[in-house]
Amino acid sequence: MSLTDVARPEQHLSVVEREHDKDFAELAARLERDGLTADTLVDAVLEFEVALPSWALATGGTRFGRSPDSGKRRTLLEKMEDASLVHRLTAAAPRISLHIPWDEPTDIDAVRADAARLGLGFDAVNSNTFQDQPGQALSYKLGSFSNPSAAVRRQAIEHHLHVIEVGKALGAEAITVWLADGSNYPGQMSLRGSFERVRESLREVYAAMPQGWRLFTEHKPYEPAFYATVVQDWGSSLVLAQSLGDRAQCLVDLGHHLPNTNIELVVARLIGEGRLGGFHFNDSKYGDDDLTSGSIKPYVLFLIFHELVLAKQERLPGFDPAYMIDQSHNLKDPIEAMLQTVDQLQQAYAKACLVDAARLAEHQASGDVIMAERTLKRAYETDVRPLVAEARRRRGGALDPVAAFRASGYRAQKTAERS
Ligand code: RM4
Ligand code: MN
Ligand code: MN
Repeated sequence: MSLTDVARPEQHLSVVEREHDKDFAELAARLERDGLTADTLVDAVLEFEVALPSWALATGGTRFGRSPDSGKRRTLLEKMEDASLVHRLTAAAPRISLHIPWDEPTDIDAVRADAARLGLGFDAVNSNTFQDQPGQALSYKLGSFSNPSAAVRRQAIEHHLHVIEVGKALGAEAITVWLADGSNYPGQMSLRGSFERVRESLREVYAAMPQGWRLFTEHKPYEPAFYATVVQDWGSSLVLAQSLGDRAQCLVDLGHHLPNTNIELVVARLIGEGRLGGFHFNDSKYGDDDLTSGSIKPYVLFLIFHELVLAKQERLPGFDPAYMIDQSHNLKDPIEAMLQTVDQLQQAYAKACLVDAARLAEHQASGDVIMAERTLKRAYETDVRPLVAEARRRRGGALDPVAAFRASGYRAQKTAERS
């Protein structure tokens, strides 16, 4: 069975396709009344692409345990095969983002060849100084870039230079730096000194990047540091980006905000300063929960995409965010969770494309609060499922990726092959 067959299992299509054609025609007529052309919107949806995280293609766990990994997806090749399938079914996930050393390629040429065969590219590479690795000389227990010891900082810098080399060899064009650095108790570290040390270490990493590369700093308010995280908020992240140079930008992980933070406002601020570098999509109820995008707060996701689509339409300078997913799947099959996630992102993006920006601006100018809100809600409350399904179909993907995946037998086949 080829991956193309998986995207088009015949018996599945015949029923679904007929119903889809009807739904799409109805939606197209409804959109026409609003002066929108369905075909133009399908093209717009097809412009959205998101990278899959290598680390989320294996079953995740919690501090308390792990459920058995049914598909035994352990090697990088297996993860790339799964990622490629997600792309074929969704037509929107053509790249994978690697975590080093979790997915350190042992043979770069072979990985490149596999990626080419599978039709995959590489998005930002991720460093990891948030855990000590086997055989590592010095511990990051008290921080990496922020560590008072110059030798520990040197080790962390060397790791980042290595990650850049790996990324260069794979054709990636960005590095994402998330630091666990921080303190659990008042007095444990110097609040100003630790930040300065991070800034100085990052300068060296920034200087080592090849032409055309970008460096993304990813903030997070707490965990594992429970008192003071060094890069805890978007303000700290922005200061770092501004200190480093034009090719340093901020990465927004949707789970890395304290409860009730207005994330779309954070996004708007970073866009306004030309410093929105990328996203880690996920959803959460309480903290860094890494749940499926759109599963808990779909309206927030839409409002974030509204800011993104506005910035794209306005062609703002420096606006070219790297869209990536960062999730952990403890309960769901990781492939199904990814299919569901990409679909949710496509839907949020499609809804944002429906917003009548000109009319919204008029209502804002005249102070018509109700009509301004209704303009957003009119887009948000539209059922865009036929639109994104049609977009996927036109690119050779599946109308309903999860259903197509289940009908394909891929999981059973891979479980047998990989055990
Ligand atoms: C962190 C952060 C990073 C991710 C690691 C696995 O909380 O979100 O982006 O790489 O988890
Ligand atoms: Mn993240
Ligand atoms: Mn996280």
